Amino acid sequence: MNVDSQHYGKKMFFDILTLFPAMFSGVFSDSIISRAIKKGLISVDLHDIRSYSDDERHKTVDDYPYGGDAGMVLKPEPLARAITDARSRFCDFAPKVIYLSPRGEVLRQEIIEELLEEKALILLCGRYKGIDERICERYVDREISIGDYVLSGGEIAAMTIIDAMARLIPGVLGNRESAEADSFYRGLLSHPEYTRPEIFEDMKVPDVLLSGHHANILRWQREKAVEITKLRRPDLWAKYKTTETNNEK
Ligand code: 4GX
Repeated sequence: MNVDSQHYGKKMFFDILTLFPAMFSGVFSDSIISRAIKKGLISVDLHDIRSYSDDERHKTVDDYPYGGDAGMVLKPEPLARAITDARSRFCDFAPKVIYLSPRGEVLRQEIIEELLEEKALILLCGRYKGIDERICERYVDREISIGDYVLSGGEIAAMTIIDAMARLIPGVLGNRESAEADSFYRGLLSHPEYTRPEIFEDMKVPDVLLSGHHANILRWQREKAVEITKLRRPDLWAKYKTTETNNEK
């Protein structure tokens, strides 16, 4: 998939539904995401789920679970209204709704690339024991987990997705951070990197990197990438070996 041609001259829209919109201010006012927003390459809109509650007085958005377990569940009506409102911003198409949850498919770079084909995404961040299942059934298009551990809410998972996507949008990264050479693009982990000084404590930079011999350097980097991938991520190595297109690079 060619991210460049797809996103050329386009803007990607993210609508985030959360009970904690303030959690996003640091991430979006700093870092590459703010730069992407300033450049008009992405647009991020926060929707406070609490503002869609039924009662003006207590702004209730959660309730006890049927079945009598401990903890709270996000009520369906405020979520349905928040999703409908976020969708109404787009008149000519219906953006996909993504629910961040440990129950979802585990995030991989390929999923990030798939999501880049969308013009807009609605990211639903749950809290407590999660959301009423009927919202998943009727309103959610895709459930994604960022990993097999339990967060206190979907917010950090939503930030993770936006960050990983933003850096692949052409024009977002500067010279200091090129996406091309990153791990996973070649299906291998990255080779070790060194910078000055040539000797740090008693450790020397490998001679080949100082040799100026470009072909040898490339060969060394490839060998190291293979070695590290085999050792640390046998799963990635197995996949790499069966992916023909990688073997030319
Ligand atoms: N990758 N969380 C969702 C609420 C919840 C609880 C149970 C469904 C079932 C997470 C993750 C994650 C914490 C977000 C629990 N939803 N999100 N939340 N791992 O741990 O994305």
